[in-house]
Amino acid sequence: MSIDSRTPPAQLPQSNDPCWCGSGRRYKRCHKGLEGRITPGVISPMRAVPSNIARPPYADTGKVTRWDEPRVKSPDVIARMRVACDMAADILRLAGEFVRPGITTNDIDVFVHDLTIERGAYPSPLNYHGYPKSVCTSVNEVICHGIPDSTVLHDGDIINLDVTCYVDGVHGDTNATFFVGNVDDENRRLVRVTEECTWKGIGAVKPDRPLSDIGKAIEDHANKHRLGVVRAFIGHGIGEQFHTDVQVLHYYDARNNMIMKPGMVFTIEPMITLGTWQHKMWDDDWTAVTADGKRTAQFEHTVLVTETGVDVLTAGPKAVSPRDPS
Ligand code: EYF
Ligand code: CO
Ligand code: CO
Repeated sequence: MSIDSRTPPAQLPQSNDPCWCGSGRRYKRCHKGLEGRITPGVISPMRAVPSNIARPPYADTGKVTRWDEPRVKSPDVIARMRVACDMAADILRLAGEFVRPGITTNDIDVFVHDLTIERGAYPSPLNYHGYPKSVCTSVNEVICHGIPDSTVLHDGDIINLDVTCYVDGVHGDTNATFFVGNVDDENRRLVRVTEECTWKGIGAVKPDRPLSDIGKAIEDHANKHRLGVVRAFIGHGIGEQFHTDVQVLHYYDARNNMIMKPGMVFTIEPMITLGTWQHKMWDDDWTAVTADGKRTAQFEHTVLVTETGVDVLTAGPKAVSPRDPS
């Protein structure tokens, strides 16, 4: 049984009284003015990964050391990435089916952690830069990197689940935003247009073109629908490392001028908002929320540049909703 710290009583406490959520803190230092917003819950201890599962270099220390990795992947690395990406897409779809009102984001972490291990993979987020959980769960105004905790999902929420698998020495990274029960039309539109933005970006992937084409396609579509594009978090190169030096902006910037070449693999993961594009960080220094508290959605795919265009490695038959560019 979990404590639902998101349902305030009809009668709110006085400023200096204990908060209604049971944290033991004064109301004015805890939930005052934040009713209806997502606030940090209780994080359970880090879960173990059995020793038979191959671990990325940061798994034991939480420290990430980068090395030079070819931007253009070998056929062998691409073949292994296809497996990791298929697995991440399958686990994301199953985790999305698990989402319902009344469960906690920690329940989702347990689900993803156990499923990833069952499939023989390591959940890439676990201990990456010290991140304490196996999946990111970002609810409503949380932009990204939400840490699974005691937060209870409510009817009408939206939640992004970000799943990355490390298997056979490579990572596959994908995310999607799901509805919790019945979601109103404004938020359904936000999620729909965000997925469209992602596919607009994917549609701009072409050899011998600059990466900035991707941001332009995404930003144009968001602008058309009067939605904001978060700037602080970007897509990234991926392969034997979770993040490599390729940077994929989700808005137009002429300086994002690296030329796409066949064999390059990177993610496209725009975060689109109902209001401002600006973000702020929680005190945990992990969780990014919209500065105005309005909702935000995100979709992510890992893509391979081909001789003629793009191959979306995380949109195979096991994926949540493979759609054509629209
Ligand atoms: C050091 C993390 C570190 N970072 C990126 C580490 O690409 C990703 N999703 O698509 C992605 C996922 C995770 C991640 C999971 C954990 N981290 C997060 C936030 C801050 C930070 O500072
Ligand atoms: Co991701
Ligand atoms: Co990513």
